[in-house]
Amino acid sequence: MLSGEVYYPSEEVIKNANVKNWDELNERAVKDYEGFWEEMAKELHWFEKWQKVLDDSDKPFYKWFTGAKTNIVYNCLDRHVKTFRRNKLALIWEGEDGQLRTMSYFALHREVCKFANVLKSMGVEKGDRVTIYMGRIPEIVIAMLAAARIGAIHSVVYGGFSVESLAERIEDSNSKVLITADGAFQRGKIVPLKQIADEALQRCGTVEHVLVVKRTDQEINMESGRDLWYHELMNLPIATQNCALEIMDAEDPLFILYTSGTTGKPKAILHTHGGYMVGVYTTLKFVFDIKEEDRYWCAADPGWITGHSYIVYGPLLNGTTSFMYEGAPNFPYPNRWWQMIEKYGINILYTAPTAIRGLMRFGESWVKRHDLSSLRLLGSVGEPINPEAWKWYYRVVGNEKCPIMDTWWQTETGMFMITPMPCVPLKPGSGSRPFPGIQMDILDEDGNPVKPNEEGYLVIKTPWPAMLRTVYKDPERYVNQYWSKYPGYYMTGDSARRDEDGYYWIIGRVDDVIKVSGYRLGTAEIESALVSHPAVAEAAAIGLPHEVKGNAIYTYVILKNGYEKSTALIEELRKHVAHEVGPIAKPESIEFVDSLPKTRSGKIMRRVLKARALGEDPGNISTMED
Ligand code: 6R9
Repeated sequence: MLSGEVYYPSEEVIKNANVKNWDELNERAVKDYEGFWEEMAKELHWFEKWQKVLDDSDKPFYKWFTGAKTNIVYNCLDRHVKTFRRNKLALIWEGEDGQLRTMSYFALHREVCKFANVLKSMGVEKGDRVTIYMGRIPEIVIAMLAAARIGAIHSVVYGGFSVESLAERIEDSNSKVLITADGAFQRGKIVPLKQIADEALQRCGTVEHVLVVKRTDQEINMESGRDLWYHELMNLPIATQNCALEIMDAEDPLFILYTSGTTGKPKAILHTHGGYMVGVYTTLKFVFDIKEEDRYWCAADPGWITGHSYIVYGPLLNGTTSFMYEGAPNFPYPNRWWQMIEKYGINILYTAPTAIRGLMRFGESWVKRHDLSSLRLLGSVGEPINPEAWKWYYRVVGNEKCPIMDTWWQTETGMFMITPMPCVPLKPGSGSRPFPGIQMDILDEDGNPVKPNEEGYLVIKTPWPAMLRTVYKDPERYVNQYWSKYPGYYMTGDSARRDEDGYYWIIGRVDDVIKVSGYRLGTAEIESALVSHPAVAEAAAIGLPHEVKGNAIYTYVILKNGYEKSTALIEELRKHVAHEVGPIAKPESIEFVDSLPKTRSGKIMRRVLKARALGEDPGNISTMED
């Protein structure tokens, strides 16, 4: 018997699940970890087999499936068009304006090949970086797969980021090509993507060509010689639907994705073709229990890791039908999501606690006016889900028959790490246990495992196939950031507890990362945006609990001499952050202060600011300067 509040799966759920007995699978994976992953890898296509499943001769630079040849795109598309799946829908897309587009595996394969040829004609070659900056439209999927098909490395920048964030990421990745759109529809308004891109390109000089998808159709600037329309390129004779696929080494890079960490600039997390493919394929199949006839909807954005792994690669590797929606959940009314679930007969819904809490506020009558009986599985990701939201999701959306897969993982892990499966008993607020075979632990400051229910640092003790390989161009940072606090163990940056049943309960980040509405931001990015304003001398950002967003950004600003404190200036600074980093980073509040708590070495003590804001004891402040 498990302790606490437990939701047991019905016999029906267990009977139909891809994995019926978690303990058996776990035992198998623990006993022969490499054999387990090898067996999974064999379900996919390889042009040449591996010599070794796991090569740990150069820790922590682990390698998986060494010597093997593949290309993840072959397994996402080419493999399926040779079977009955050629006519199966790969993608169903609804625009915020109600526009509907569908694409079979055959059609997606064709569009990807055509665009891959376009990229080639721009001189894009294996190993080159291509930046993609778009809203949630099918072309973002096409662009990612086209780049990967020819061996280029995609770097997707979330469409909610703004000028400085985009410029910094283009520059750091040294991209020659930027793929964007004229705009994106969001809550009835247009996000002027091309205009933001134009401004970003004035700050960085690497891009030779900008390929622009027409979506919102407003007037935009097209710089002759540099900017080209996607639809025109796709109509050129060079855009044929035959495009040889680049045969990749399992360890060749597939993409980089920038994410925030402790201090300094965002870092580019690097993932590869082979191990990443095996990891996301397997985890999606087992956890979201993918069946041939499913219609699966991951409501995240392709610009974040959740979108990379579980909108683009995971579903396509499994040959499933994915649904994608462009806009806001409550546009034009708070029933939009439920309406689409009914309309398209969605079976699996995977979203973030912040979205659930946001929709919960409108009341259950918006949900209840729709028939959601097609749903059989729900999912949650991005931050801890509070039991109240979990129960609402379970009762109102899932009608008490859909298990909730609360999946804990990171940009760096590439795939689910702590997660239930449909056959696993659930405790609201816990992601249950690590994925079969994966060993994790919770340690105190000195590296000793803590007792049950005590808080400590969450670490991963076994390498896993979809693990990041390095921080792009900065292997030292990879080692320092993730592998040096407890040598041999991967440091997640999260704190957690484990109960007497071995269930993990994530508490939150212990570093300078703030999860706002599930989006990952760094205090440093927000602070440097503030300091780039002429009025600001110094700034500090912290995250404080927020009912819907999980965390909200609070900032403290020291003004330069000659600037007056005013509410107008506060508004101006908030807008400035939104313009530089993106609307998601807009501070909830800005407080003008005369000084900031600092260590004697000059580091801002955010923990002290946080304690003060929450009215808590700041703890040890012996390192604070006078
Ligand atoms: C996938 C993703 C990673 C951080 C992670 C943790 C938080 C993600 C969670 C969760 C509790 C879950 N996090 N999933 N916390 N329960 N199910 O979100 O990646 O953007 O890199 O963020 O998100 O704090 O360390 P990423």
